[in-house]
Amino acid sequence: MSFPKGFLWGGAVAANQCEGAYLEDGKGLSVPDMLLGGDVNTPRTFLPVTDPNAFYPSHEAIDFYHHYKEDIALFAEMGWNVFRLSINWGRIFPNGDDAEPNEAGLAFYDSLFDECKKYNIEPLVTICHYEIPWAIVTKYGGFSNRAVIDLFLKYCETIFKRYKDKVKYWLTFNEINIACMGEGGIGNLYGLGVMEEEDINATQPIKLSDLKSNRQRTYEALHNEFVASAKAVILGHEINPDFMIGNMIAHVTTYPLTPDPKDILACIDEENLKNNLCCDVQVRGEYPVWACSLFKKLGVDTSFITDEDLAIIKKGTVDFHTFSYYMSNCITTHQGAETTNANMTHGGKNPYLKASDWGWQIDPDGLQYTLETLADRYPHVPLMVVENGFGAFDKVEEDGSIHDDYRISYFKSHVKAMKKACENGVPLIGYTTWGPIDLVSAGTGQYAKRYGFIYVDRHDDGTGDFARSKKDSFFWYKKVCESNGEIID
Ligand code: BGP
Repeated sequence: MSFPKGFLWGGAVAANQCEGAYLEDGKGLSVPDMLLGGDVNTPRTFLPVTDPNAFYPSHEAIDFYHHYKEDIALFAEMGWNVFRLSINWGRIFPNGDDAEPNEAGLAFYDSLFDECKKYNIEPLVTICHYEIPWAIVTKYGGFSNRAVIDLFLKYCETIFKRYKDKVKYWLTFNEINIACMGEGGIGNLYGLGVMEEEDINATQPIKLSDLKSNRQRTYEALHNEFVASAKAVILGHEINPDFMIGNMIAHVTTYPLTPDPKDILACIDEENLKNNLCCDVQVRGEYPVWACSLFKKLGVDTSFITDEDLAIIKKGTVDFHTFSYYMSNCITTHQGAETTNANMTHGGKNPYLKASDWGWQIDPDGLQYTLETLADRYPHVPLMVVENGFGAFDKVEEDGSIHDDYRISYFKSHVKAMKKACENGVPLIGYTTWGPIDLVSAGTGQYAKRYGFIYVDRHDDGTGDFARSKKDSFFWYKKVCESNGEIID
């Protein structure tokens, strides 16, 4: 069997990277609203005050807030039956701890979901995609403060009740493991809403890679997110037992660079820390056996983990496991190995793979390997690839056409890899490509790093009129979706 009947085909976006309208209809500031742009060689920077002369890409993004009807019509034209998007927490609770939710924000998503329904597109909603309200960062210290679990739960209860008949598929936290992806404050800020005091009050832009972090605080905050996620799963099932609530991790597949057994062991450690820790907790409902020694190695005191937390984590396991997959990396204990840039992940270079202009190593076989490994590790849950895509510079021809054969070739090989995994029995239920419409890059803040099947006329200097147009890949993906993955070439 190749792709099963009813397989979910679509694309994925995040509110902060597409909506814009960053203060419209009562929305409060959230973390990405404080970030300036960068590029492959220039890290994004953080500047807490909104400097009127600075260019904050999320403020207007691609103005999806005012174009969603047009965009969803284009998605429907491609034959989608699922659309992954996030609700921007700050549209619903502008300060994170407001007594009442913001009705205008709720109404916006009502209308967005109605639009999906019109075309029989199932929304898949990420509850928190790096969009922690800024006031939660400054007033509470993000998820390092247990009080934020309740704020998150109140937000979940509000949207679960409001959309209980409109949304079936939910993901709690986007790439919850980003906090484990190396040292530095970016994972803390994006994933956990945690910042050190001196950075919060910065008056000059700070490189994201230079943000300070405190490891003890990071893992306490991550644990609080595990508890928050599990509580959300329990609550969601009480509100609507038909809800399917999943986790989401950034899966960066890692290989040992050499057959040196030391590299094999190093690879296990790397995969455990970066990929397996979070999934084991959220899918299996318990910290893995090696967690104690891992925390010891990291110098993290785990006395913050209570028996009550563990019982909640056990009860609130997810209904399906989802992940982003863009690339693989290598690891070695040998000195002098070449590395690849790949912002946020910085991996070892694989001599057998080519990389994108941003250093992300293209590895479709790695996707098959990952799916088959995950199906063994978590045999009782369906899997879904909720992000996969190719960031590239696109050229608009004089007649307006965009011949993005490099993107088609990336997707072809990855769809074929998923097909093989399905044939080998992997319970894969869906696929949402990342950035089906060009949007702001999370890592670099660029528009120029384009992922879309749909081009958006918007540029890093702030010019462009937001007009949408179809790239060659649009027509290719339409055939894939309409044929349930039978027509790939
Ligand atoms: C994932 C994020 C997305 C998205 C994607 C591509 O880590 O969940 O938000 O942005 O990566 O990354 P980038 O935008 O840096 O190219």
